[in-house]
Amino acid sequence: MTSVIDPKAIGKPQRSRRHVRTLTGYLPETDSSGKEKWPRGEEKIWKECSRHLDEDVQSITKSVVNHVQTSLARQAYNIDDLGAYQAAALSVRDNLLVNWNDTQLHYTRKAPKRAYYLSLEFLMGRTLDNALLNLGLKSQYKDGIKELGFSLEDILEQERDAALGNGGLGRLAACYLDSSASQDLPLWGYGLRYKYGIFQQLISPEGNQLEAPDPWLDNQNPWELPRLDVTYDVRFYGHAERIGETGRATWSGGQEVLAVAYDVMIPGCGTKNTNNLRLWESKPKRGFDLNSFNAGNYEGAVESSNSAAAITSVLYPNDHTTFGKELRLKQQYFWTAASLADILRRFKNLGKPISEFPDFVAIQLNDTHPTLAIPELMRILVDEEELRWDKAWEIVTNTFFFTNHTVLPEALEKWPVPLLEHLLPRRVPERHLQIIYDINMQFLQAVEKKFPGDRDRLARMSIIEEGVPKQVRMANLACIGDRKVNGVAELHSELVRTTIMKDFVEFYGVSKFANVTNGITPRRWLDQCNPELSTLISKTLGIDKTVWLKDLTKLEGLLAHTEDKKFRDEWAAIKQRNKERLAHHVQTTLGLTVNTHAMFDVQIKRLHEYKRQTLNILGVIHRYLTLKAMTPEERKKTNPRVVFFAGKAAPAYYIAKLTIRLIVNVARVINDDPDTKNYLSLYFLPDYSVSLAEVLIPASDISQHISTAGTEASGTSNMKFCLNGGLLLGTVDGANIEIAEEVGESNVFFFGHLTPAVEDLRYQHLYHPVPVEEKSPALANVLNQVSAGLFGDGGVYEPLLNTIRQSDYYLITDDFDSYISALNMVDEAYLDKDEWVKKSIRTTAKMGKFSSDRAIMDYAQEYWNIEQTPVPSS
Ligand code: 26W
Repeated sequence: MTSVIDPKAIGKPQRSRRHVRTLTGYLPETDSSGKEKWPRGEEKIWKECSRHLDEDVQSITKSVVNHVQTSLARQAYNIDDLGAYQAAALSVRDNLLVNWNDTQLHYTRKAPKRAYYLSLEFLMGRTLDNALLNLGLKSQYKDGIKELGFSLEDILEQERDAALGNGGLGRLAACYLDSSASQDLPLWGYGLRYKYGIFQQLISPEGNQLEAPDPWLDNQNPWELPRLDVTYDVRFYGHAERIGETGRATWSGGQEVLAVAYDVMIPGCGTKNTNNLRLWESKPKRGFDLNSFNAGNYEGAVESSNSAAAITSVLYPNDHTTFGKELRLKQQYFWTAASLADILRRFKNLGKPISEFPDFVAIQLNDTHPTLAIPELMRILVDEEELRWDKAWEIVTNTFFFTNHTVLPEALEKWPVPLLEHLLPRRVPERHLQIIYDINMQFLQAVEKKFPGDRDRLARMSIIEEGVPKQVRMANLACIGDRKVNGVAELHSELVRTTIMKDFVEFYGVSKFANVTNGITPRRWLDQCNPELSTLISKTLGIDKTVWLKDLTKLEGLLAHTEDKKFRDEWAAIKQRNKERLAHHVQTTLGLTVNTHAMFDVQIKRLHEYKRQTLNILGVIHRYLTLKAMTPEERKKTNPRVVFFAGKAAPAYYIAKLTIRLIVNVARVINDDPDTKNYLSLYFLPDYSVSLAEVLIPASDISQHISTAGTEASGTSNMKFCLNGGLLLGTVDGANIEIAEEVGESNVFFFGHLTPAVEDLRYQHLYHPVPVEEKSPALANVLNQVSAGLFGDGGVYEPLLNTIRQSDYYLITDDFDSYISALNMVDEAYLDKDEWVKKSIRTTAKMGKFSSDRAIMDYAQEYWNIEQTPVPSS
């Protein structure tokens, strides 16, 4: 038999719609009474055969073995921990799929208003443990896996983190997905499926950070569903031609790239609702160029396909700095265009008029990264839906919401106009840019009307920053095109209103600018990472964990038990075992022995000058010098301390990398000093990740959140430590303030200057500098010892030390003495073990506010106007 291929069909996505029943929003046909109509009356066989998954241990074992033999094509005698992990993951995935399908069908049927969370980063970490806990199947799988001769703990360790994010912003997105499913909210995430996540961090023998790629997809990813039939064309470059006087334009030519959907299932806790995270992969639209290939130009033949695949190849490892790279802008446009097309298609399936779009769709922009969605939706509405500009603008400004995550000026995105001109369609007119200019013109006219003749104000508020080259200010565009703008903690939202958005507040009124304090999911950040504490809490409160995990204010019930000695002993014993678990991890990964009888003091976060890891390491050196100056008898009276650091520096951030080098070399010297090593030791744990955080956080007695006041928008690891009964040492900044409000100031250790003082101090540094020797002799001594080479070649660290000796933008010299006093207060408090445990219990008990469930419900009710849509259990 010869097959005939229609040449026109080559390269075109093939799909048959007749049997597409739920996944992409098509419903089975119904008759007049609403009953499903099955195409050939196959209903009986479909329903009979549809999977019901038994949840007993025997069925689970069977399902895992089945996956070993079929999906993995392996034999029982040929299975290692990795194989066992993969088979278990596939078996759990079967359960997730049933719920996910039911959820998507239910949402389609009910057609509620939906919310979409657009984030360039989703820092998910591992999935298996989380899925087992949310499905309530952990103990059954533990037993089932054991019967097969494996340990669940060991196989969980086989999973690679999905590390599609840099830090706080990406992890927040992951916590919000978990909460959206747990709270039955119809929400989808949209992001990019980077082939390589955040780089792996290696530390060289000299103490330098080295970067290696993170090939997280190499072992197959059981948690994603490739949806090769869900694709969109995304066009770059090319021409746009205006049609007549309507303002419409057509777009042609340029590079066409295919966006392919991969769906990641997001299970809720104690509910059937399983939400979706849709990640886009870029692919060449037409394989390779056959003409070049036939002409013998093999490189030329694959060039355009390589450049298409490059778009989603790697996550940019920068946070808090903008860099204006073309590939990053391409990523942003590719992702927003594909996501909007998909959202629009789902909306259109409802059969509603386009004017009702904002009644069915709310889109949250996670920072400015997806802001191109605003001109893109305008383009679709005006050019394709043929709406009038004003009508389109009304829809846009009722659809989008914008969260700002930082007020640091270097982190506010700006794109050079020539780059946008180059990337998006050119010629008459440059379509997206033209749209941006039109938005800007109308906006500035309104500003001029309200504040006549105020040219400076117009210049500040304009979307376009004058200069060479001109730049597009994405935060201005996001603010103008959105219904609401929010910050992520009370202080930060206030700073947004009074600094970067001040002019906009004066123009729009303050009600457009609000606050949603960040939250964290207690499922991962307590139940999963600290199972013993979770069990003790359930036992003490006398309620099932799914109840308090979904209403975290219930933790307050622990307060009634602080005077119960037996409870306190159990609490302290769990902390001790968590410290031993961390010590075991350090022993097995680095071969180092950690003193588990010391206080564990932890600072883990991205390396950045504003986060002041430098202050911490200088404090450690001060402590070391103090201990060295003591007699052995005096030392014995001190409180032994082990300090942990972990975190990555952006590859091009020289000063942050130098800080890592200093930490590693200080560790080398002090951990080896026989005089002091029993009282002070220091570890830099390489390659910080979500999974490493899950081991570190439950083991901490005290954690450090010591940013210069006014610089850390919120912080979320502060919440994680406190939820696990670790106490907080910090500045009056970000969410630290609200944590202190909840747990009481007597249970936190605050130090340092307050936000209003920061500007004045910086001014003084520049115009009335005082030498470090005068300001803080203790700090001067520390700096001199480093320069003198106590930790190896002192010259290496001069650039870092000079940032402090010279302009000291982050106020290390101003806060050092008060920092040291705070550390001493921590020591003193720790000596009274019983009181310390009480503080620890009180801290956990008062963390209810910081559940991401509270935060997501706040967004749902105050911003998106979406409703809980629980899937009935069948
Ligand atoms: C364009 C480069 C770039 C990339 C990422 C600039 C800025 C960012 C993020 C906004 C940085 C970030 O992760 N911010 C953190 O967001 C967390 C979640 O709201 C907060 O808890 C942290 O305080 C904030 O630093």
